[in-house]
Amino acid sequence: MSTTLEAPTPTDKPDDLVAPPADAHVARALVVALAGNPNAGKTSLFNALTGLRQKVANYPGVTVERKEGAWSLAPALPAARVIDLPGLYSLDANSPDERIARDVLTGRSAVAPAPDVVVAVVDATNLERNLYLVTQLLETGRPVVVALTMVDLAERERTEIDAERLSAALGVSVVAVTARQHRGLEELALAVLGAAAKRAPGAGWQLSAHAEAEIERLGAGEAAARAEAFADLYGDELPEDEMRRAQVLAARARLAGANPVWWQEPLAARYEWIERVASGAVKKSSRPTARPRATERIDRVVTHRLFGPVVLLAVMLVVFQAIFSWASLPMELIDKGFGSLGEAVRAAMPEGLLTDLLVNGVISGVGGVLVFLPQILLLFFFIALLEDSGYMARAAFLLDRLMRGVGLHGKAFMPLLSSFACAIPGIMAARTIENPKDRLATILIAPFMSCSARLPVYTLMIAAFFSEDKVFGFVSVGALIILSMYLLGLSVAVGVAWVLKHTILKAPPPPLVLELPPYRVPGLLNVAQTMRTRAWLFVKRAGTVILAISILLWALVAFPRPRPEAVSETARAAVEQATRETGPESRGEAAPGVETQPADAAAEGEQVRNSYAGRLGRAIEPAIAPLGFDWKMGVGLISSFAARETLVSTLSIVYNVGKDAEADSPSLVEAVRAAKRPDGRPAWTPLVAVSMMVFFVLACQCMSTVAVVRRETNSWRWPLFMVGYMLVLAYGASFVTYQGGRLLGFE
Ligand SMILES: Nc1nc2c(ncn2[C@@H]2O[C@H](COP(=O)(O)OP(=O)(O)OP(=O)(O)O)[C@@H](O)[C@H]2O)c(=O)[nH]1
Ligand SMILES: [Mg+2]
Repeated sequence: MSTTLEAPTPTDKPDDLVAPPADAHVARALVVALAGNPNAGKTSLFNALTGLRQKVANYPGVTVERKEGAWSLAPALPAARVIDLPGLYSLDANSPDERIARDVLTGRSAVAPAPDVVVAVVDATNLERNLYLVTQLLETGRPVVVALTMVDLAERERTEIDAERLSAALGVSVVAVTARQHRGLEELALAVLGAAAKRAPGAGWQLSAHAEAEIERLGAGEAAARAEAFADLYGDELPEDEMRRAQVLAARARLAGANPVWWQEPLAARYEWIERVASGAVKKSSRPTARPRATERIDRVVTHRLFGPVVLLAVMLVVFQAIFSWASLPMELIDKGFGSLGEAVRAAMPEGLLTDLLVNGVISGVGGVLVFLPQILLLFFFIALLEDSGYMARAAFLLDRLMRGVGLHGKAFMPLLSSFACAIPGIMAARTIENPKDRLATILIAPFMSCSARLPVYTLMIAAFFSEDKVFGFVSVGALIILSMYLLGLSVAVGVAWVLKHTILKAPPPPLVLELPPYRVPGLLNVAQTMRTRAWLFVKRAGTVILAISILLWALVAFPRPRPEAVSETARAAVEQATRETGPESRGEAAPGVETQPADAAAEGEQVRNSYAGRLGRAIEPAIAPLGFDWKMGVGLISSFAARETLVSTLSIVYNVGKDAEADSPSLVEAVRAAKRPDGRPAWTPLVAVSMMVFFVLACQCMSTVAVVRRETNSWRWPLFMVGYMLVLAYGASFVTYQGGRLLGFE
């Protein structure tokens, strides 16, 4: 399992820059690890301590990597290195994400330093369950400080936790924190500094006299050997040494004589102790609790066998509808902005290759993708809202039944739901699944979930052919089509999972482990941060990958240059004049021979056709013609295998959007509508658009996804398999869509 530290931390200051204080532990940057149950609020605390923006959401299993940041404990001291970890219920954990946490906490990680202090993050609304891990942490002997989170929620449930009594019972400091309001953070820093040199006291639970006697005997009465004796006696594996093994077996036999379920003793003893500790520290008011009732009441509807799916569909529909209607105005503005920018650049610079590159390659390529920023922002606004409120976990619960029906792991759903944002975090989230085969099956179907990069493609197709119509007066056909595309991806994923789980990835059906967190009011800051992070990623992608591909494509379209005699400059100028007079409709890609066709556009079309990109597109045209695609779409398809959005920028370039100096230079939507085939028929029809969308739902067109699957599976075999089978499916489905549609007379 490879894990990466996010970025070099600024905390690694050389020790000699710091005045040496008396305490050696404090002289260098302390390493502080955040440990706790899933969904306890570790990452929220981490973000508050470090000012970083790691993902926070209301379901277990959000963090699957180790992340590090700097936490300034006190002004005179070097900042501590705080490590945020995946959640775990106990140190005996076994899924890949839990192993990452366990290895760091026990100091066994090959890549992370052993923590000087462990901050045990404890959810106050779930004290007893959270304390189980705390007992194990106390037993590691490492300094421990308890951070109580969700105290605001506990209070609303009329539960009050007496931090002092809890601290006295556990033998370590207990600090209540509220990450969102930055409350308790200074006290936590003081407690960490105070704990740094102190070994944890261990936990106070005790076994029966019988068991204690056996441990004493195996450990020969030495304190240090006690842990080893305990591990030998209760561990899954017997010691290698024969004599020792015989001793252990004999001890177990004696114990079994006294208590047939002797091996349950440590667990029972732990829980007994935990109960005692918790009941001493919790003051519960007798008044009925308000919030869980609400959670229960909402859940009765949204997890209902019948109403649940209806609510889920309605929620999705509302989201897409909103994405559509709210985004259109800002999108138009951005589109106009890039249009004017292109014109301004064209007007200011002399005509030539460089201007053409800037206007036609860079501005229309990158602009063509950036136009979709408002939609991406809205999509993530809703995703963040649904995740942080806890509804996403319910969606997972509903779909879980379906997934388990086909043999997928109950935990597969969170990874699949995150893949609706982007397959990359989704595939990484599959780390929460213990069984390697279940995990692999989840990874292999994650890219079927419609990610945000597909949105521009869907939107372009819908804007060009469907957007005007409404069903029932308010639901736009566009939103319905997008919903169908999402459902198509989901259904194919379920089908493929069934096949995988019954063939190459057979494994016994796993138990259900899905925890429904209580509903919480979403943190608006969280939502805003998710939107900001995602918007930034999108813009960064437009400025790097998309920019590079746009320039490459521009070059492939612009070269080889036509020989000068083919289009003389004077003729060109004359035709340009004519174009201006006849208006933008006459511009475009129509075939030679169409009457209104200016000679220049014909030459232009000829040039694109003979360019490297054109040759490439024409080379694959016979293969994609049965899907309804012509060679220009073929160029778009080829480039979209690097990143899906490039279909949009490629079409902008191939269709020469922004080529004209006209003030009303047509947008991509109009260019798509106007594109013609050699015989004069429109290149795109609603059927072609649907066929294209279906292809984009099913094909694995994303270099980053391939790279991440390579990293997560540690081989090239699975990513290549994934790209291959998805391509076959995409081709087949598009073929059926297009040919079937034609048979039904939709062409
Ligand atoms: N009301 C309230 N909500 C909180 C508090 N701390 C965290 N949350 C919310 O609890 C949820 C879980 O928070 P995270 O920080 O993602 O939890 P985590 O422990 O990192 O979870 P995993 O990474 O899945 O193990 C989010 O919805 C947070 O907004 C708190 O003190 N009060
Ligand atoms: Mg987390």
